[in-house]
Amino acid sequence: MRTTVGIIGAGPAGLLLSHLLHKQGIASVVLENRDRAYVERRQRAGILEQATVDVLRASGAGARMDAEGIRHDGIELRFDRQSHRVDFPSATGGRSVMVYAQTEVVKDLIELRLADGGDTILFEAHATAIEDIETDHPRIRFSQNGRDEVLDCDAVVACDGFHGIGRAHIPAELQRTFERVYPFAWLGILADVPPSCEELIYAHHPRGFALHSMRSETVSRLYLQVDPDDSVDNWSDDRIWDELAARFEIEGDWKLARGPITEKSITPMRSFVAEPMRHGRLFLAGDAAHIVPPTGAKGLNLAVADVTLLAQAIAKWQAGGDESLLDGYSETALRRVWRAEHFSFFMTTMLHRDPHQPEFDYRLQLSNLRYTATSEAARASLAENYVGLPTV
Ligand code: RFL
Ligand code: PHB
Repeated sequence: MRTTVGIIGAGPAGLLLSHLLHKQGIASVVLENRDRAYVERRQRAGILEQATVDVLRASGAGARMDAEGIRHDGIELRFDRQSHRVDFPSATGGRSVMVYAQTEVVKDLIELRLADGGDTILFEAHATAIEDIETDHPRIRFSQNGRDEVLDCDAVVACDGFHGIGRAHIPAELQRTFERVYPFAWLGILADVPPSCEELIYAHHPRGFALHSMRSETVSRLYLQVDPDDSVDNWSDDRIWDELAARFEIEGDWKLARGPITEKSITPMRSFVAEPMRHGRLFLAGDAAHIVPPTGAKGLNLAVADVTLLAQAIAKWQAGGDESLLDGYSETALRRVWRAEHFSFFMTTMLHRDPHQPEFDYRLQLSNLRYTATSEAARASLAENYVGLPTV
């Protein structure tokens, strides 16, 4: 098999890249380990930055998002049994975010790619090696239906997530990695109950962090900070709702509505960056190159930002051999990555309760929360990072 751009991974990064390239007349093939149903159901992100919304819309992938997504103009911070609102448009020249689940973005992109015809996405195709990346003709080895296959291309983009094979193909002596693992995890649930709030609630509580998000007018998505070694088996539905209610409690008559829980899972939290995001004709994009803890809602948005840059760079190169944007890709992408890394770290450390935290650090954390909630300048800083900075 032969194509122009070989893409590993049908997450948001790989699918959007393939779609953006197609819009510019550039052929690609996406190899995906899992089957279509699995990829479309994997519960993950829920918040799209303004720039992500703009890219999906401009590329013709935004119709259902515009019909079903919900624009959010702020978030609520809760601590000390008080609620504080952070408004986005007033602090950012009118920008906001969209609540539209990653599962839906993925479904929309798969449908568009398959409608374009041809072997654009190969499901249950497991990439095993990337070869000759220092030449003009790299290739991906993969297995499908028990057969070993080869995809020849002009460039390979690894959009294969944190556990993929792409990153390991950059020689170790040419790569630096940076990592922080946090001493907590998130227990996430999906519940058939209307959200108890109109905007997301990020709650700091002596017992730990909690987040109230949503998927629709009838489905809520909520998260609880738990120990990384904890298991969902320890969390009955009643225990989850009691713990959420305790952490969201404020003075006044606000109440958390309960309903049937349809999904539970625990996710560890880490920050990770691999530099550079390119070697020869191999490029990394999305979670393959960087991970943020989900508190800043940045992972999916960074994946979209990476492939937007890369699609432009590949188009310029394919149009007349000009590799200048490809050469600048890693440095340009990493500037946004590190801003998001800092913001995600800031939100995570401000809002979670570290079980081993010295009392001094806890006092600093409370002071930081009070400052962020009550200073207009601090709220504006949170808002512009949350909706996404236009340039970094
Ligand atoms: P993905 O989505 O992990 O896709 C990688 C794909 O590569 C496939 N793959 C392979 N295919 C073939 N051969 C191989 N050898 C392969 N190895 C792997 C995998 O099967 C998979 O389909 O990476 P991508 O495209 O870079 O997208 C990144 C996002 O998925 C991720 O950053 C976000 O979900 C992070 N995230 C959030 N991001 C936000 O922007 N806003 C949020 O509100 C938000 N909330 C979250 C999140 C992630 C979470 N979890 C579960 C990690 C909340 C949670 C709980
Ligand atoms: C989600 O809706 O899944 C979500 C929202 C905001 C976050 C993380 C996850 O910060």
